[in-house]
Amino acid sequence: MVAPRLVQEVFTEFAADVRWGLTKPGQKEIPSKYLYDEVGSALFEVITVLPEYGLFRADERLLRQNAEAISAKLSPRPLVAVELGSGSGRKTRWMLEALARRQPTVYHPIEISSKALDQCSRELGRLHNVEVRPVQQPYLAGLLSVAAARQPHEQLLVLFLGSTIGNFNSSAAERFLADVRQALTAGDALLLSADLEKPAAQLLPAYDDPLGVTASFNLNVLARMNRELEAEFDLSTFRHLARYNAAERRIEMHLLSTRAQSVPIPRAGCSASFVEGETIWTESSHKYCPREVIEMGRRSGFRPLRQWIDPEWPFAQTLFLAE
Ligand code: AVI
Repeated sequence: MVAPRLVQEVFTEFAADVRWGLTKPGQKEIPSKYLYDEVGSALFEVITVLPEYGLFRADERLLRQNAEAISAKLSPRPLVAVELGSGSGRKTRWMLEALARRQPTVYHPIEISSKALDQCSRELGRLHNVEVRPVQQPYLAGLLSVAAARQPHEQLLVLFLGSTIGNFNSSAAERFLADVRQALTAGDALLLSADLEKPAAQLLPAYDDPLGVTASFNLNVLARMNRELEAEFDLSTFRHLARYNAAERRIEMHLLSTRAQSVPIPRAGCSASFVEGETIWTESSHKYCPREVIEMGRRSGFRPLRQWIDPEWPFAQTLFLAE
């Protein structure tokens, strides 16, 4: 007798999130983390050097100018620096050099992408007095594993740079900071970067650059569905849209369907139907006021030590201690 075959469809997390986000009623959406496959991460590296994208340079400037002052605020105990989402690690160099002038420093970049971790290890692996120990995990899981292996006399410094906090919605941002706090011990430190409010006329070109790099970064999520989920998106029928939502104080990135269509996505077990002009919401980038960042940290269990603000491209770095 032939045993009945159990037909079980096993979807990846990506497929499940795509199916949920593109078939639910109302605004279609895809979580912004899916922008960062190998192609998306490479495009994001290009975004960081675009003249219109002032965030990255502001973050780097603040680190370059204040790394000594930041490290002087830390305890003289042996230090373990953990970076949530290191990317290539380019701007972290300033911080690590300052830390390593005071004490031997272990640095754990946490990233999902092995490519980014390799690049980061190459960029920072040769710094004097710095030992790079990459962790290929999601942010919180990686932080928890570093915290579990720490020695009691070590201080942890968590670096959450680049204003990635702005890509969470406000309640999720605070929950995330509270989770980071939970993984730490009183006296550990957090350096948090956040992009600040500025006129829409300055913000919009940063998310809709004339070269079209950000448009490609956004459209790549459709190409990724074609590659990984056998979807049939025709990229020429979608266009990148960046808009400033003044009420919510955030830039929103969308992909707008220029015509009515239905797109099969076999490996997510669904089709996505669009009316002309309908959008997929792919990212939010919140812009803060300086006080708000401090209060958000406070409510998550941190005591603010100092805040530095870049005057050229309003942007804040805030150093907190876990209470
Ligand atoms: C990673 N993150 C802080 C960037 C931002 O500015 O929100 C992602 C990005 N999206 C478009 N350009 C850059």
